[in-house]
Amino acid sequence: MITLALSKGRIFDETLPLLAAAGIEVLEDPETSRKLILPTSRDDVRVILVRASDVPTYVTYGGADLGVAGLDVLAEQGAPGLYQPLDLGIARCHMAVAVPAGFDYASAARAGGRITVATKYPAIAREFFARKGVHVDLIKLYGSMELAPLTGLAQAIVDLVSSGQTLKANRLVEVERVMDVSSRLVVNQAALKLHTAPLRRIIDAFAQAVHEQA
Ligand code: PRT
Ligand code: MG
Repeated sequence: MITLALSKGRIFDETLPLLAAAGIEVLEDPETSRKLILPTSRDDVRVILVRASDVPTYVTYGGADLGVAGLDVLAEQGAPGLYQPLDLGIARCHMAVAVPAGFDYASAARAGGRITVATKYPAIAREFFARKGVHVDLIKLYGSMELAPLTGLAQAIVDLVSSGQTLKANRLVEVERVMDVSSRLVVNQAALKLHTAPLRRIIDAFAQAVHEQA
């Protein structure tokens, strides 16, 4: 049995066409089913639903053989020992620094300056501001980063942006791009040694589908 770890929402939705290209159809809709293990059209393949940030953990420790995780999550966690053969080009967005409209970011983030930043990505943010020579007081949040500068919790946020609508709706402006983000296929190395042929077939079918979409 091959187990694929996915998170509900955009990663699940955008992985479906890649699975279809590999001849795999998921037989239940995660939005209506309460099941966390979903059967597929192949007896030897199942999908498990986990939090986006839990995908690397499941795959690293063998709870799943492979999975799909955002580069944001992988870069934040480090994910050593995970084989990452493919950029799937899905769930695209970018990570950015954003501040309230009118905030003097250039002064706060000058070399030697100091800034308070709220983020779900403290490791990435720490590294980003360290490179700029800016002292950063980091506040770790698990969601709704956009609220932090509006309530005085922080001066800036580091968050993901796709359409920009969320920033706009909260009167925040993007002031720096931290990194481009897309989702990666991640594979457990021991599983790849043990089940080389079936896993390779899935990886190759995904690679072909990604190549054709580009
Ligand atoms: O929801 P949960 O806490 O379980 O986890 P999660 O929020 O990490 O999961 P999910 O499904 O929301 O995101 C999974 C992955 O999708 C992320 O790890 C990213 O790699 C990728 N992705 C792509 C995004 C976005 N685009 C995105 N826009 N993840 C989150 N967002 C959020 C962003 O944080 C912000 O709140 O959407 C908002 C901005 O969107 P726009 O369109 O208004 O700019
Ligand atoms: Mg979310």
